[in-house]
Amino acid sequence: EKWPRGEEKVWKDGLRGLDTGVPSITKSIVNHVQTSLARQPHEIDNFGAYQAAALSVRDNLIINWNDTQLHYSRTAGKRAYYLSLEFLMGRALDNALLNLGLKQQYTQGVDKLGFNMEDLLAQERDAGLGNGGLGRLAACYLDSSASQELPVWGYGLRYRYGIFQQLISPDGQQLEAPDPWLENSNPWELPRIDVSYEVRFHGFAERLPDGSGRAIWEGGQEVLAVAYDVPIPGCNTRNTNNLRLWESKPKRGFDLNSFNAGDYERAVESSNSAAAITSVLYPNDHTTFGKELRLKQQYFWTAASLADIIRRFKNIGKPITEFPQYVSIQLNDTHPTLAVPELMRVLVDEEEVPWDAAWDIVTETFFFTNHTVLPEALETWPVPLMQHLLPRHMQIIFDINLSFLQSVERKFPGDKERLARMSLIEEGIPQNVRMAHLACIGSRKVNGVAELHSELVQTTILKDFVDFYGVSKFGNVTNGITPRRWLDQCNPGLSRLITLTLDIEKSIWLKDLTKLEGLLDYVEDEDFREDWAAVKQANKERLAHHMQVTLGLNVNTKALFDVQIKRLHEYKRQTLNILGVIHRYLKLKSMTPKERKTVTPRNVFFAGKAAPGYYIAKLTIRLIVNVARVVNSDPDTKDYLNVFFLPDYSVTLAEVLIPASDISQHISTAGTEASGTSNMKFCLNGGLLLGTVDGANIEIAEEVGPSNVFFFGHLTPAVEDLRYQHVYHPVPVEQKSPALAQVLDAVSSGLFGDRGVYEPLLNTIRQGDYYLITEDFDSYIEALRMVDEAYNDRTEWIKKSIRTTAKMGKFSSDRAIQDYAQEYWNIESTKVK
Ligand code: GPQ
Repeated sequence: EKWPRGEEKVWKDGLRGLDTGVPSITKSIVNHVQTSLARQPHEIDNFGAYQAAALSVRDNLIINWNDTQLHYSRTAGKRAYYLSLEFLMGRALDNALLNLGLKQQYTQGVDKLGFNMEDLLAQERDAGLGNGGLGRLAACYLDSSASQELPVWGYGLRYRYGIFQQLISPDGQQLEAPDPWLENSNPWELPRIDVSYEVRFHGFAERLPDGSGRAIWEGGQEVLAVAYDVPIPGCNTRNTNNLRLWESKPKRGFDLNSFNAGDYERAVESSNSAAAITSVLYPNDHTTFGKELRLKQQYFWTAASLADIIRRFKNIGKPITEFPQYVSIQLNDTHPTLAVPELMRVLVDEEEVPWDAAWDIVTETFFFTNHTVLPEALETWPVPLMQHLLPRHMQIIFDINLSFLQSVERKFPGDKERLARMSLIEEGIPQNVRMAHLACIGSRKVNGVAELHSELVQTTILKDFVDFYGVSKFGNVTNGITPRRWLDQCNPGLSRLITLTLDIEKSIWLKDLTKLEGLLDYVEDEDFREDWAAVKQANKERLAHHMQVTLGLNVNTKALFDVQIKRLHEYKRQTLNILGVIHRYLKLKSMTPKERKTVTPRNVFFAGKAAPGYYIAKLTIRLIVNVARVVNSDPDTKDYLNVFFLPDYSVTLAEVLIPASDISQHISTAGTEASGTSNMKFCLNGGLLLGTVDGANIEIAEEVGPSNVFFFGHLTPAVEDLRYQHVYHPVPVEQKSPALAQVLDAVSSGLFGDRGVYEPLLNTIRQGDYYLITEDFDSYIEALRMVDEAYNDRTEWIKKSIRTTAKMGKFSSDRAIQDYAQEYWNIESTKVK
């Protein structure tokens, strides 16, 4: 037989299970090839080797996971649960290896077997169970909870299809393809056929006539929720937490009555509809759009999660009134708000707790995080739909609303308008349930995700609730990011340089990110600065190589790398960026060849997905791709300006792009980006920030100092008036900004092809200009000029880069999770020995 690659003796000893001379890692990998994969070593390709390595690493995780769960059960302390419809996890293998401290050993092990670790890591598919920032935040919080040995579990859905794959047609149109991420099996999940719950939909709810407020809910359709557990390893600890994802299944294989009557289609119909619940992630963010299947997802998930949490609580043997002393539940946005009436239903109808006592338990248990103040994102559900799908919950919501409005009436007698504004029910045809109001009154604390955003929550969308409850119910927890994935994993060169320079163990600064301040001592050290610059250069080359291999593109690595990567949305203003690019192009065209030679070459990178039905966002992608086509092939400009739209943005692509950036753009209209988290990732990796005075940009500037960021644009308090002016006293673009008018004309003239196609996009600016591109354009161009100027002073730029990384300690998700754990959940770290 022919052995594939690697050392023959290592393979053979591994296969024979010999201990002699075979380190346990290679032995365990070979063992998985033979037993778990049931394959011959000579058949093993990179994917097989990845699977075997993953299963071997998983063995470590499972042992730690088991000990952790046993430890948490034995200590029986308080636990917290993070309910999120999205967990944007990305890849798991590299993360697990680094957190377990086994990267080096496994790299050597797979090397002995004739494989290369980088190639194996590249075999893994992203777990794309989220849309963007909200889902990635949840993933960072899981990493931080485990790393800080906090008893926190995540609960979500096991979507069979994650976020769609984005393809870009040659003419720049976004096409969507399904993401069947589970089709080649997933070594990072453990099916728990022993953990399942029945979840009911439809049926009839009948109040008991005894005046207790209780009801019986029967009939309808029941589906099964089956648990899949994903182990979450902490960094440099044995603590391994759990992410429990639910899959929907029919309660029985099919409907027996129809089956017996020979109606096979009818028989499988209900099983199909049960499986449909967890079939796909909705690819929209920042929108609510009232689809029944989405509401089914929300209830299915909250009901199963609560049943599981209650069962675990009951194992401790405490009375139900002590529930909030043992359980805190964080609601990630309004998506899990049905947990509020569901816990009421379980307490009142099943546990026979009196209504008021039940409400006290509920409002002690839940905490609610809001992630946007954009009106189109505030979830509402039609009352008739909810009544049909969840008749008992609709009753409960009406009952909660009645007693809530009575208490508002007592505090503000006769204020009918206030009652209408605050009601859980928005009047209209049909009526709608306001989920943010329900989440707010059902929770102990409500928080926003950055200082400015939390302020806006309190002064705009939930102002009446601040008046009613007082400010103490409202707080802020500024978002954070995990430095494990977003520095150590994605930027090993920088991580090594930092560890060497600070002269402490890596896990120490990774778990206390404020230690990075120690880098400030080296800002004036020229050798250090050159090392720092060399890491950035290598990361640019890594990105260029990636683009060469995957897209066949040549990227000039001597240029400034300017990056904007995030979901496509009008409020994020990718349009402002591409119009700025066009402005630069026109200026280059107007220069003499000699003048151009003085210009610093620039690469502008875009990536991001548009919601499939978001027409204007898709037009923006099309414009970017066509500007890229023209600019990159123009002999006058191609040495000075290149534009790239990288298709199919993902966590994994972000890990290549972020470390390579010199400057990144976070340019939302002031007051619209709740926080942003990629801004933190870029800065942590020594990229500077170009942005508006919005979200967490503001706190980043506070940390790194105003001279190390590039700010532009109007401030939040001006936005409302400016919008009003655009609607009621419009001024032509030529008067507001001649430079912008020239750019818009260039697009209209067909300079980038597709004459006429972009008019709907341009008209969003010419008329109404809700996101104030005309108002901010000139100061944006000026800010870009200042970036150019600063970049030309290489030494000073490197100093800014070092200072930026050094001051990012605040933005570790460890700090954010500590805030939640101490201020909200009241849980404590407990180490697994
Ligand atoms: N965010 Cl409401 C999303 O990614 N999707 C959403 O549907 C909503 C918010 C983001 C928000 O836009 C960012 O500013 C935040 O940094 C992020 O949530 C995490 O809080």
